[in-house]
Amino acid sequence: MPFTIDSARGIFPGTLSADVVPATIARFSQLNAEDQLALIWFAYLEMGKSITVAAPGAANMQFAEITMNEIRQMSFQQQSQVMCDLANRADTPICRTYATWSANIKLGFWYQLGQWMEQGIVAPIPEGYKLSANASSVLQAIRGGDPGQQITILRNAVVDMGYDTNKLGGYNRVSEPIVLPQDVASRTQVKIDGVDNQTILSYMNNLNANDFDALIELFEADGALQPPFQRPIVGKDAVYRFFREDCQNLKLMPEKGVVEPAADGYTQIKVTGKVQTPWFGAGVGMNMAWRFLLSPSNKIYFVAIDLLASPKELLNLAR
Ligand code: ECH
Ligand code: GLY
Ligand code: GLY
Repeated sequence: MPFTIDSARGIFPGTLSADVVPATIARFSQLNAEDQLALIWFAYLEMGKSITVAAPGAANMQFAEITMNEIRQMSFQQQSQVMCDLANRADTPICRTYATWSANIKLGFWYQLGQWMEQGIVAPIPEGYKLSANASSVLQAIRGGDPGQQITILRNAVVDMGYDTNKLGGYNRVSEPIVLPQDVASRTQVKIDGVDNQTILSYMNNLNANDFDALIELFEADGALQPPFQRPIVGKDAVYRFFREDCQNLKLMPEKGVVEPAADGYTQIKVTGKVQTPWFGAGVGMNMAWRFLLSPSNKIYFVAIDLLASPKELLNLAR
């Protein structure tokens, strides 16, 4: 075997990803809980002036409802404590429950708390709250990102909250109900300038159609997928689970790409284009790259998905 997952991660090394995301998250995580919550509140309010977030469907939030209603019944002081506990990743029953939720359920939970804060049902950020100098500078860094980078920073901040799953032991993961794949007749077919490889086209089309059963068959048994700013998810079972739990209703809009032979009959393919999340729809087009390594049998051995540093990177197909 000419490649390992680790060496595959290095294909197309000239790809510039949005370093502002991990850099800002690292600084954010150094702030105290009050500052973290207030900073997100301010960032969320500012972003809301230009982009609209979609409410999660009720069916998608059914598993978080008990916890949300529990918080709704609390005093303002208790509510503030819960929110600080989440930011502090404390060991409390709510932080443990939160840790079992998929990214979208965590986001939906905060979406609801945000609504309740506006309506006076949940403790607001204290009026006139003044961010520390460090927090202001982190907020400034967020402002410097493009919208796709900003929503990724917010998402990652929310995903990191709650108790550490590694300390949970065995637990049941809680995610949104699975939607049916789109019926075949109404599916759109992507076109990628420079790429006619059927595995790549099927990857995009199946993901767009929520057809995860067909999608996973494009992967090698020991294949891997690396989401933006994360370690690779390795093996068909784990990748399949990730698709079903975290990848519903995405819209991939690949634009162009390049196909090159690699060692021992492998093929490396880089594609760039836009991706929309169901949370913001056409309101935010994230500039993305996919770096694929296909095996000699034309199956996906590795794919990295990168959030790009700038729109200029959409044109960078060099290796
Ligand atoms: C308030 C104050 C107190 C603290 C908090 C608050 C609430 C904050 C809220 C924030 C909501 C943020 C949201 C962010 C959503 C971001 C979504 C993103 C999605 C990116 C997806 C991508 C997918 C890429 C992929 C591709 C593949 O080919 C394979 C799969 C995969 C204000 C109350 C916290 C409410 C809603 C960034 C890029 C293309 C890798 C998935
Ligand atoms: N509102 C988007 C989602 O729940 O995924
Ligand atoms: N930010 C991409 C994902 O992990 O869903």
